[in-house]
Amino acid sequence: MSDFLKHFRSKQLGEGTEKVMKTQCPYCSVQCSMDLLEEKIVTRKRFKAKPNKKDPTSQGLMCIKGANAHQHVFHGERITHPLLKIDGEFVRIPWELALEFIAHQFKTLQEQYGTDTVGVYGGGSLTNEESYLLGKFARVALKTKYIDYNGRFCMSAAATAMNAAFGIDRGLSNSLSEIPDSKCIILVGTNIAECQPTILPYFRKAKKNGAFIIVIDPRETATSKLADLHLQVKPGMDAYISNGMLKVIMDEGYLDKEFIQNRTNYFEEIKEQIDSIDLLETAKESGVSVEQIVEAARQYGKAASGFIFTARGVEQHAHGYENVRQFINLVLATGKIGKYASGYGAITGQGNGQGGREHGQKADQLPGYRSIENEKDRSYIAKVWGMEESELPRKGVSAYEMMEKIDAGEISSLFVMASNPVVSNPNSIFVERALQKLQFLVVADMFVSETARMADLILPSSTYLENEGTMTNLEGRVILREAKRKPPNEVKHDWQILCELANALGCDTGFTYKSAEDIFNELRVASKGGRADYSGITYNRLREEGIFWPCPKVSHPGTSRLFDDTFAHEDGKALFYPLKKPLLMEIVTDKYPLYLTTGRIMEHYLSGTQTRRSPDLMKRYSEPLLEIHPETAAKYGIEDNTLLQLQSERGSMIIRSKYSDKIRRDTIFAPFHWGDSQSINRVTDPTLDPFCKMPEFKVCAVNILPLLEKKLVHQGQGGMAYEAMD
Ligand SMILES: Nc1nc2c(c(=O)[nH]1)N[C@H]1C(S)=C(S)[C@@H](COP(=O)(O)OP(=O)(O)OC[C@H]3O[C@@H](n4cnc5c(=O)[nH]c(N)nc54)[C@H](O)[C@@H]3O)O[C@H]1N2
Ligand SMILES: Nc1nc2c(c(=O)[nH]1)N[C@H]1C(S)=C(S)[C@@H](COP(=O)(O)OP(=O)(O)OC[C@H]3O[C@@H](n4cnc5c(=O)[nH]c(N)nc54)[C@H](O)[C@@H]3O)O[C@H]1N2
Ligand code: SF4
Ligand SMILES: [Mo]
Repeated sequence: MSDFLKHFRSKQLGEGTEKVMKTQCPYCSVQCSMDLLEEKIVTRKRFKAKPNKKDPTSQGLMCIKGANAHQHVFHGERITHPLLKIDGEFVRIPWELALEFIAHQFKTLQEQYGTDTVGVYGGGSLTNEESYLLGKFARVALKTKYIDYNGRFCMSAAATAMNAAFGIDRGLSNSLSEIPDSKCIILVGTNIAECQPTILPYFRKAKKNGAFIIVIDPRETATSKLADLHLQVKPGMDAYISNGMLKVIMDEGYLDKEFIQNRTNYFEEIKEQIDSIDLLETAKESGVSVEQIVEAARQYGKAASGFIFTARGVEQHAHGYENVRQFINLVLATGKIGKYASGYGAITGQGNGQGGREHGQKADQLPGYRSIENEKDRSYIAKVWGMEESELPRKGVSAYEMMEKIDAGEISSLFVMASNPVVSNPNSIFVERALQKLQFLVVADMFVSETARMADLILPSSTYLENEGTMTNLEGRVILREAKRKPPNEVKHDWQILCELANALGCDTGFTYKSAEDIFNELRVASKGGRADYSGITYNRLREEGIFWPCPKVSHPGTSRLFDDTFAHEDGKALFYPLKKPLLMEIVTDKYPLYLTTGRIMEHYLSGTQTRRSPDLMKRYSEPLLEIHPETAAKYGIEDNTLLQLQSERGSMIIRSKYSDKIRRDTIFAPFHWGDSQSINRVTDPTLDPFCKMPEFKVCAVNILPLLEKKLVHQGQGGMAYEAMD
């Protein structure tokens, strides 16, 4: 073909109209950056994502979720107009009407029942600017104390533990780049290979450099393949392992006495407890052998450097806070923190799981990790917000406790932004019933999620490709995500929605921002002097590169490693914690003879609203699968690849069996990315940790039954729903 013809043909096909959008994945805490290429072929658009080789965190990698993230952006089910439920049907309405209606409803209900009867429920996908603004919106525009967010189910145990032990909560004490030089790495309840896959190479490199890797998980996973030692713990029993290890570390002389003396408090107080630990008991209760506990302790104890990383496997328990403290005891006893290639990390989950927990979405928190119950903090923020300290509400309650208050009629209306609580809360049958009691429910989302479906009004919000803002990744590195696409139709950004609603509620000042950067500049002031100090970070600096907080001055380079000289408590010391024996909230019985644990698979993200709308991800994994050991399955007459009913004290759900000899025989595992009858949270236990209010997501007692006959009930989003027949 001649050049002329080629040119003519490609013009005819619309080729050559390629657009490159520099963006970053909306899903997990790595926040991999990428180029999204848009090609136009005749009238069709084709997209291809290419990872950014210069990304300092992902180092040029991206997983299948990132590669397909754009599919939900262009999905036909995107909400593009405000929707009001009239006679049970959603009807498009203009924004003016939506805002007026919401303001009227909230005000009327507040007048009738009290100011604090409105609740606000946020999420860790919101940008820093929006997390900050949501906190301000609740306290200033709605004047309510009831605000909390989905991070309560995610990072709360680790956050509370890090604050108590170190005086500050930043997911990782060191940057990922130090991992390859570490000599012993312990991964407790973290499945990095499926949940933050692009950081796996840091661990592979460490192994290549001679590191000894220990994984503690009831299942063999893609992550445990990397392990030199895999401790297949009984769900919920991790603290027995850490305590057994501490005993061996002390008895065999691996304590770092100088570090303990100079940099910690309360070791003397727990010494007797350590002495009295019975290794046989720790082995029996945790389900691993004494030899394995001793080996783990020796490897970590003698290593010149080491990391302990925890994640939801050990944190999402009704004793999650204490679990984390026990592992931090090990870090402190061996002095493996505050130096190169040694530290502690709680692997953050959501895209902005880190920043989202710093700037005021939490019930007891003000921006910059300030406390809503501390008088100095209150006065500082009241000044930034132009109000009297006495006008600022006090602390509210945690996410699940808000559901209980809704059930009890103490909260009568709710505003949900960036969460799908009906799928992600424990004991979700109760939660759904509670939400039905609300007099007014507003949900801001991109789709009609299982929660949005219950709303009186849904507000359409923009996606990661359309919305500018900063996100703070799992390392504590603040990064700027620029907008690359105009939101479709009448879609607005979350921050715009909050500003317009605040105006409709009568706030003339305080919500007049013209851009995300405007909000960021106020956040900088609000966080100044707080533990998460962003005051030295500017959009201009972020356009060059990401910056680790704390960053107190524009001339400050940011802080990639914490605790080199001091911890964040007033006396500069870190704290040991008394040894605890974990207790299970539910013990197996004849009626409920198996332990259920829940978590994630590579292909889907959280409540699945976005990834179930990605055809390529659905092709790979379309429905929830229950991992069950073939011997266990045989006992209950469950064949491979068949539907079964899973029951607990709270309810039941339907799931397909998947034989796996990689899981303990007393335990089964299910992912939580599906809704309705396929939602595992219909059965999970809502017992809350008294310290951080994390629910017991990771252990409950269940029964399984084969579905003798199955009947198709309805065709729900992303899969079938079946009903058990007697
Ligand atoms: N593909 C994918 N990636 C994600 C997400 C997603 O939904 N999908 N979500 C993101 C978010 S928000 C989060 S919080 C993170 C979560 O990341 P992770 O915490 O790594 O994920 P989980 O699968 O919940 O749990 C990790 C492991 O804990 C194990 N486990 C279960 N019970 C116990 C126990 O009692 N003790 C121990 N030691 N281990 C146990 C499970 O077998 C599982 O392998 O992932 C983030 N990345
Ligand atoms: N059984 C069990 N349950 C669990 C867990 C578990 O391990 N086991 N893990 C828990 C954890 S760690 C987490 S983090 C929670 C998460 O649980 P959810 O909060 O329910 O998580 P998402 O699915 O991210 O919900 C986000 C909703 O907001 C929408 N959305 C996404 N981005 C935006 C945005 O920028 N703006 C707006 N307005 N909407 C947006 C999505 O479409 C989706 O409907 O689940 C918890 N639940
Ligand atoms: S899901 Fe996480 S690891 Fe995968 S591309 Fe997105 S940010 Fe990266
Ligand atoms: Mo999470």
